[in-house]
Amino acid sequence: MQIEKYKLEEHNHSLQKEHRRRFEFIAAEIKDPEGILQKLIDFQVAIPSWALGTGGTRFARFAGGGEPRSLEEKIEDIGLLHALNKSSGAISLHIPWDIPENAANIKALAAQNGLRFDAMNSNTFQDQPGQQLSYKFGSMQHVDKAVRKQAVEHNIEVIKYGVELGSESLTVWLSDGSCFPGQLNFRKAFQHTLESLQEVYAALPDSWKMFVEYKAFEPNFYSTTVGDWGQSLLYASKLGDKAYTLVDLGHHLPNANIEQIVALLLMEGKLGGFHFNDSKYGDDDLTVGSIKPYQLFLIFNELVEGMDARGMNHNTDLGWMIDASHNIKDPLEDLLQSVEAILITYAQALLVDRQKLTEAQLKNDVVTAQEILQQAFRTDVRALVAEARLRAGGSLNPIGFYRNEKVRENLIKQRGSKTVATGL
Ligand code: LRH
Ligand code: MN
Repeated sequence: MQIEKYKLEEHNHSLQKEHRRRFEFIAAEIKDPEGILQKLIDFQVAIPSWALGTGGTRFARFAGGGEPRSLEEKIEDIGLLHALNKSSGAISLHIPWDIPENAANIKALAAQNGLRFDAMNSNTFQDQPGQQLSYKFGSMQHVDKAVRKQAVEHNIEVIKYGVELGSESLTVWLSDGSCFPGQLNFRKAFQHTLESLQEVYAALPDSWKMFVEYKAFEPNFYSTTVGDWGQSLLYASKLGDKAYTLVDLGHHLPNANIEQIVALLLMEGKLGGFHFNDSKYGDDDLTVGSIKPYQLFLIFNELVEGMDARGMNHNTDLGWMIDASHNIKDPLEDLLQSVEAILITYAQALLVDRQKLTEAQLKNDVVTAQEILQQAFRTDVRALVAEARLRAGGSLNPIGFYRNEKVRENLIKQRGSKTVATGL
């Protein structure tokens, strides 16, 4: 569904007066509002192709209607998100859920919607129809070399699709592990996995990166062969300069200090990117910033500090991706909320007075250090983020526009109420 420009202008015009007042207030409150606005306009988050339909659990899945029936319709839906917030300018594909039958056409359609292709995702955690060997007992860790070979070949095939689309990175998440003590020789599982990843690494084009995504548990519930940041860092370090770790916020054990993990991976130059979501218990894949917004702020605080310490480009040097599942919300509204939460938190992290914070740390002035962080976190930057959207040609209130224009109702009319999108 295309957004008509005049409708967007009418919508923004109706909200302009109140927005101006709010924006002028915050712009007067902060240092370098123009610099921060440019960083917000440049910051692009990749939308997962597997999260445009209704997600479910093993118990149930309640379809919402109007879901995309093809990769083309998925690109249109992400194009709609990007038209509204101008911060969703990339799509992350999952193979084989979203195989580009005609890569040139898909690439052209994405470009028409202002989208580029971010990291490609392989899938050796499911058995596909007609697949020779099963991944029931793992893929790259498997005791049978033929199964490992099958997994390697799949990843190389995914790289080929990515090259055709202009992607420059591959995310490998392995569900491999064990459910019971004694089931697995951990050392051999690690070595098999490393050897397999090395074969995939060898097939990477020069300009590409490989992201090794770790996860503490699920679907295996005793051990996971890429189970935490330390194991992922071990693989990435042994693989080479093009290999990095990928931090999915939901993949940690309870109370893990993710911001410290991020700071150290960044320090080592081995942080590749993120799968943003939120969670209260396990890998809940909930809306970004909906459960632990202060943790997300502390993570972005370490990102800004660490990236500036290494002179990195905030927008291009790390992979910014969402990885969420929408069990009860409209997928597009949920994604709009997640992108908004990321931009708000990034803006707050840019407000931190780094010099004053360093001075407080050098004096062990804990109270002042905490006050400096919370001053930024407690600053309402929503008008700043809205102004960035407005200047980029987007909507002052994306969800308001989405609902006023009855986008979901129109998608249901167009596609039907029973359509099911590929993905989780
Ligand atoms: C695993 C994961 C991984 C994806 C999948 C859809 O939990 O986070 O990133 O491949 O979700
Ligand atoms: Mn993930």
